[in-house]
Amino acid sequence: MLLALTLLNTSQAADTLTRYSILSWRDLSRAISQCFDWNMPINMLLGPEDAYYISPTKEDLAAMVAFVLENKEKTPYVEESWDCDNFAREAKHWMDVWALRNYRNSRAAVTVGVAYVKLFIVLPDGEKFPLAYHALNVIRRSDGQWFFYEPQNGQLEPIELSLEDGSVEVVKINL
Ligand SMILES: [Ca+2]
Repeated sequence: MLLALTLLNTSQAADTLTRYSILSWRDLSRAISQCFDWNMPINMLLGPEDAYYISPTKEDLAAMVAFVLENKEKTPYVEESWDCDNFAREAKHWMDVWALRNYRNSRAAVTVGVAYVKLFIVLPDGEKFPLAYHALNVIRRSDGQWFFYEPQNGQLEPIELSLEDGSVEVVKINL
């Protein structure tokens, strides 16, 4: 019985990588609060801006990232006027465009956000020191896995890698 349940769960997990997942704004807000250790407000002022959200499959996520690389301005870094927040908003824009073209009938926004985070230097003994504020993207895949996407170098990695060691703390997420 246990084996059967395990097999079922594995098969369900595989399904969610290839099938879209739709969340209401309330469920998205709860998922973000749970995954990022940051309480996303459930209101129009600071919470999700749309009613429903669609999460890309594994294949679609790869296509979205490629679409950003293909279309972005490639503007060099300019202090304040074209820095991390601008790169992150630009990447979100192109992912929104990709989703509009590919999920036109979903009537849902894509789960790509701009995350404002505080970075820390973490010493081996766990002591940490504030380093800087930063902006980058967060993306939820259809199986519920969240990723940080660094639009300045195209790197995509599971959020656990940065959150678990305490080197990144989320201050705000807009999506
Ligand atoms: Ca800026």
